[in-house]
Amino acid sequence: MTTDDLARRAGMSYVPGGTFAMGSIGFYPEERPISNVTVTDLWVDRHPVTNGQFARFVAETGHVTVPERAPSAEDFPGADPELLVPGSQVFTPTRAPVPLDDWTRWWRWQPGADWRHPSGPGSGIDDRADHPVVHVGWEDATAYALWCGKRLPTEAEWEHAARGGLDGATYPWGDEFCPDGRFMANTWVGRFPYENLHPHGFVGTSPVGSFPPNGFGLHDVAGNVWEWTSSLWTERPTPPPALSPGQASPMSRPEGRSCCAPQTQAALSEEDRRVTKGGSHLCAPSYCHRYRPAARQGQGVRSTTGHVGFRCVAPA
Ligand SMILES: [Cu+2]
Repeated sequence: MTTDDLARRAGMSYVPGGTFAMGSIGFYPEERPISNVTVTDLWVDRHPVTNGQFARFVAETGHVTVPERAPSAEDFPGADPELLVPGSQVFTPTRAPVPLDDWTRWWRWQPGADWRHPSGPGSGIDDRADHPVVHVGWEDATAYALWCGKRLPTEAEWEHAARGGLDGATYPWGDEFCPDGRFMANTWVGRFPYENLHPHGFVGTSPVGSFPPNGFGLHDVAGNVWEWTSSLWTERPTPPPALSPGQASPMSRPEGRSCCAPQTQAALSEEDRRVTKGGSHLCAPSYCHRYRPAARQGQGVRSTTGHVGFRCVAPA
């Protein structure tokens, strides 16, 4: 193993590959059916990439994230030009119950919101160096991974790692949400989106590693922030083609493009969606019971919010 390899694997856990039961039939249709999927051995970041880590990447590369760039009028024909400014989606709790089928009640487009200003102008990350970076698009996550010699996990790799060896369990730690009364993840406790009881002590994101790791030593695989994967969104999980050991995911390396150019993925369009996994601090059983390894959502590659981040993997 070279010095580079050792440096790269600092902060990562070795996750032995194997065949596991991917998916779930107990919750949402997009998680069905359960199928046996095989993944290779892998190194996996022990926690989501933090603001502190992302800051080093930006300082070294000058990377400009998706929310820091104005959306192009070409991509949003007919849009009010005043809305075509840099910004991102920010969550605001409501004061009272609202219909849960209308997410615009609690998400707002906030000009000036980005990873350094998670709630918009005037907010900052000085006291959040160890929180997961948020307001990053899929291109930003991919660029970061390339920069540090890693890649994003596929959906199957992510789910296998998050299960921590507990095949078929509902949560990364077992089947009981609060074993012995202990909160195991940063999720929304209370009636969403107006009553945030935060019995675990956190409103919004939490410092990585605030909750116990799973069986593979991985923290925050449930709750805190959703995490980007390299997998294209499909309504149902399709087992990815088996990768030979050491082979990078086909999606992780946009050919001939530097990791730091503002447009790392010229071929991407606004409509493209990738799978995100793990649920977030905004997931509540009454609304979104997705702080589980099998849970999945399709996120627009440039649809950034304050509850989506990522972690990286490297071949074993
Ligand atoms: Cu959710």
